[in-house]
Amino acid sequence: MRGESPDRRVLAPAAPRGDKGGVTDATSPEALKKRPRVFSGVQPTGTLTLGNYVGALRNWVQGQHDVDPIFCVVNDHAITVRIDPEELRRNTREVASVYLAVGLDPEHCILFVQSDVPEHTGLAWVLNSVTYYGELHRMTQFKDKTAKKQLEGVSAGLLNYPILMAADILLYDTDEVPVGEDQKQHVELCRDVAIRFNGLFGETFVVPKPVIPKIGARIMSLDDPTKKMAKSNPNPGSYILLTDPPDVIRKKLARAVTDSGTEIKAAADKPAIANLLTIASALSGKAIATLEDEYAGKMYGHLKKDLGELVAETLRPIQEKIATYMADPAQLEAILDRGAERARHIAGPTLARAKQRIGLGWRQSGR
Ligand code: AQP
Repeated sequence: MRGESPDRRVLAPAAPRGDKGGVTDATSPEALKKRPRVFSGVQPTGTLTLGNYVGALRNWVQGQHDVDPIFCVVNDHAITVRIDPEELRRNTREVASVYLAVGLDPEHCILFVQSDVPEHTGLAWVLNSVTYYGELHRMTQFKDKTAKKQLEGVSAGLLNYPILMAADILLYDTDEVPVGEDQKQHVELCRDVAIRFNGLFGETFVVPKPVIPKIGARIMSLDDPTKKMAKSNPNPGSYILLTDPPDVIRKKLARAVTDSGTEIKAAADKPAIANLLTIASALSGKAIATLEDEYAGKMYGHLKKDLGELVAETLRPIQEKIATYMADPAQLEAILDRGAERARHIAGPTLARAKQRIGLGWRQSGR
């Protein structure tokens, strides 16, 4: 592959989507009214992985000018597991830098940090009263994160995580929630809670729907293709971080587990190769079937080597921008402060409406 011009390689990064319609038109109040309101977020529990990028961020960026977008760094969620406060502060700034570095446009999207908008925790308490313990206890993510743990050591926050997530979404009259497959169940619970609240207390919330990407909704661990790639995995070889240097990326992919046989196919009995092909397809824009044809007769090592180059090349410009934003905290704070102000403008009336409906707004004046 070395020495070939980029467009002739089997794996080259997909061309960025062109600007659709121009920013001015796309963000005019008339245009925004017709567009679905989109809300999503990432918790700053660590540096983001390629799974977060392929399953979530990349799709947010691609669709941002077709929707009315709100993206949040959900740091209130991050304290549901034990995390060093200094690390949390740093991760919060880093996730916000990643949002900007991957191409979310702060002039168009509302970008903010969750803890700057206290309406999130305010509404979560209200929704606690219409969410059942059994529902929370059944959540796959809760079961996964508490597996093999003494329940005495598991925070109530981890159990209540989906309620806070429901509050995040419902505060903004959200129509669509773009997430990876792992978060679909939480969005479905959010829908149930909204429908229940509306039924009990009168129309209050828009009922949102999850939007799951066709390709890359569940990127798997490099050391175990039965587990999703996650930033909290204790084995660094299991994930690629968005800040991993190119040589680390190449090494991690070279060491990724493979399946028996030699054929490069996304088959049910080849989950590891299917995972590598999925990443390749998402980043190159080529269909998996096309990649299978192009790799016919080649070895697993060819795919891993090409994929190492593709991932490193895709992440290089993103990494440069992350470093630039991290080096300019004043600029980052200004963007996020403005985002929080815009977010509160929407969230405040929604929380007031919910409190009024449930009886917490008690004044006869209706204030
Ligand atoms: N492996 C994945 N494949 C596809 N999408 C993924 N997402 C996460 N992992 C994958 C999507 O990224 C968004 C943000 O997720 P999050 O960090 O807020 O929470 P998470 O789903 O719990 O992600 P992690 O990496 O697994 O974090 P930890 O390890 O801290 O729990 C979501 O849209 C998610 O679907």
